[in-house]
Amino acid sequence: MAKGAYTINSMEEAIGQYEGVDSWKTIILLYNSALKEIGTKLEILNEEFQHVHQYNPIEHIKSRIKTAESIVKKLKSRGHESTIENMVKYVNDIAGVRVICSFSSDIYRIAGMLASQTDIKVLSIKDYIKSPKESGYKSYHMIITVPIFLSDSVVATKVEIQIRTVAMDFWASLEHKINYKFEGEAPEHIKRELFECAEMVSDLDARMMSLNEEIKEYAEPEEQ
Ligand code: 0O2
Repeated sequence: MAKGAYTINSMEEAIGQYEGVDSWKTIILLYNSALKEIGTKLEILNEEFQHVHQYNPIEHIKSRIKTAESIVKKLKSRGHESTIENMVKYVNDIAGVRVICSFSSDIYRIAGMLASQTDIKVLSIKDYIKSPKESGYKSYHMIITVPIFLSDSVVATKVEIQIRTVAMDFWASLEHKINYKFEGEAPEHIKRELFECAEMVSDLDARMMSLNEEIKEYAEPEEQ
């Protein structure tokens, strides 16, 4: 195939590109491929940082495909029918990557480096660090597309990237568990306690970051 001979397809167009093939399987193939692409990009950035600055801004990366049950639930809650077209159009986090960083400053560094890559298109950003949710939830969310090269087409595929610190992630995991247990209606005193913990998380993150900055100012001891 000659260079540039690829057809550029949207996810919606991609669904119909194979005759007699299950559309659900087609979108899962695309979302899984997008998770691999983003995972590789993040690993490269982390390794480059280690190589140049001798430290890793990323503690770890988790990725997942949203379950069919959870996708259907989200569509239903927003008043949409459960069709493959609606999944691709209205559910932005079918492919999700969570990036856990050591320090808050790393979050913006990683987000900026990803956003400036020429093949990545940023569709939206929600900065719950600058504007935390009422519950106290803090995290940086980006919806992006990354091109997936297939045999004769290229498909811009959506991925939700959540970037947060270890402490923010610890808080969000417990809050998610509590909300699941109480089906979103946790008792007031638990909500209050969680909010106070969120404030402690912000304080801890700020103090850890300033400690780290201070340590960087100390010169490495001379080799004897
Ligand atoms: P799950 O089970 O984690 O998948 P949009 O994607 O923009 O159309 P949405 O989904 O409201 O709309 O976007 P938002 O606010 O960016 O939230 C996306 C995801 O962030 C959620 O996905 C959660 O994973 C996480 N999140 C958002 N708010 C909270 C919160 O208050 N607490 C916790 N623990 N996590 C939160 P899902 O599909 O809701 O859930």
